[in-house]
Amino acid sequence: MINEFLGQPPNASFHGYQIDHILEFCHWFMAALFFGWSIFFIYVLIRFRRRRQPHADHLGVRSGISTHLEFSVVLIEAVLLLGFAIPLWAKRVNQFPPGKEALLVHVVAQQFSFNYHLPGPDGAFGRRDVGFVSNTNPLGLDPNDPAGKDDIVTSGELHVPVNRPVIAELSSKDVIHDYFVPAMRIGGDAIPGSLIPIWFTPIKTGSYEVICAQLCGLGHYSMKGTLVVDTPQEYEAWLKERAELSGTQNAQPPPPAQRPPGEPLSNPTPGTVVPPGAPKPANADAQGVAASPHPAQQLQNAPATASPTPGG
Ligand SMILES: [Cu+2]
Repeated sequence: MINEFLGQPPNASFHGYQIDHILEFCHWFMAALFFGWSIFFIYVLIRFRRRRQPHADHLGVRSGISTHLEFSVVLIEAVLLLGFAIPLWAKRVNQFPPGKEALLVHVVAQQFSFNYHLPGPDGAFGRRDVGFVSNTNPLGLDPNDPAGKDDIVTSGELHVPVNRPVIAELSSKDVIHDYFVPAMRIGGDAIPGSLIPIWFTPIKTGSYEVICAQLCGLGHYSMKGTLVVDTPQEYEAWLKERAELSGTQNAQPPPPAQRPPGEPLSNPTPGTVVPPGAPKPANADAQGVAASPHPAQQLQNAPATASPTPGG
């Protein structure tokens, strides 16, 4: 009930109800504490007002009620933390589903989108190297690695089958992002140089929002994506479609970066970046997109004034 009031989307994952229970209980408990302490505060203001209590009492409280009350609060908090929150989190980070049963996806974040790398029919991920990163190869897949020939690279939207555990290995190309799927009640930081796995089991088909939950730059507000939970048949159809696309394009170029308003381009090339609101050129297809500089490279050219100042 409180979760809906706070704007939490309906849960769509197997473990999510446990998170909801903890959130629900914590909020009710904090509400009870807030009202309890507020009533006590008002009582003390009236009971010990100066007119009634002209001289200070240096002995203070003589009954043990306050000690018992405070001890109960500490006890409830300890049970919440040690009995529910830590075991639930331990299960999330220690008990990963076995490799064959789960679907493994590499999530590579960049300013300002999420890329997905799937192993393709052979089940093996191709080697990735930063040296191969280009406009047409956003993840730097090694073209000489046979395991990478059938790999699927996609951006913005990921499809997963329902009722099958999904392990997402998070990493980043530039700054720290956070891959957060509110409806799945899961999220994790995507940090350059780290591989951070998270896992969840979707139990309801549908389309869910993916957001970046770390302030990662001027375009952070627009760093959103979609997680589509399919029936197994729909998922197979999507895989086939992506595989065909990967076969014709080799690697999918990233979508054109949505330039945040007010951010200047230090080295603009005419015709490569469409300004917001401008009419789309007739040939704004995959080739036109591939010709534009990579979003991450564009951002490196941004002036130093674009970086946030601490304490500002
Ligand atoms: Cu981000």
